[in-house]
Amino acid sequence: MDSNGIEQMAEKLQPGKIHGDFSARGLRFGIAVSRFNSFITERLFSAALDALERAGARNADVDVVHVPGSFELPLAAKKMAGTGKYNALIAIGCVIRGETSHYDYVCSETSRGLQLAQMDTGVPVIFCVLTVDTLEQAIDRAGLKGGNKGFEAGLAAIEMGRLAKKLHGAPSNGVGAIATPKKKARRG
Ligand code: INI
Repeated sequence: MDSNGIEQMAEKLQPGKIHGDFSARGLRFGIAVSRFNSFITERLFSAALDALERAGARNADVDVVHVPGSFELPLAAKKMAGTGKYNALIAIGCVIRGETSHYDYVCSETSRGLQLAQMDTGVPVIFCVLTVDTLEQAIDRAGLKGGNKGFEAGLAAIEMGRLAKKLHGAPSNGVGAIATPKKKARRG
């Protein structure tokens, strides 16, 4: 079969679509917010709450913890995921480049740590950490020219929370943890 034949076959194949929808009803969310650059992070947080509320989340469905800086977000996210209470988490921070290499360490460890937290636990962790060169760039992304990344993070949390629930079943004791099939006991 030539490559045209393969393309024609691919057009006929209709894969089953598994997707997250945008209703927050029945989902629980945890949000970790960095106090560093709180002028920005509190705006991102408000917008994330706005997205969740518009999608039907209620007070009892959302918890928030505050941490000193973005560098502390991964541990907070991993601890929250480990409680088994949440379908999705949002990590909110803002790192602004300074004169030293500190910025690079905070950015790389924060993003690496948050990715590890979601991969280790199976609970989606939405990356809402602005990494910018100037305060102006941060302001633009926290409600001005660039929209509000907090609102986008809220939508992403809903979609991923739903998708994870569909792919792994409803959370029980080990919420969100990727289910491993039980081994059958051997006889004899
Ligand atoms: N934390 C931030 O969230 N944003 C920053 O811009 C920042 N800068 O520039 O230093 C920052 N530093 C603090 C860091 O996240 C830790 O809280 C601190 O190092 C203690 O572990």
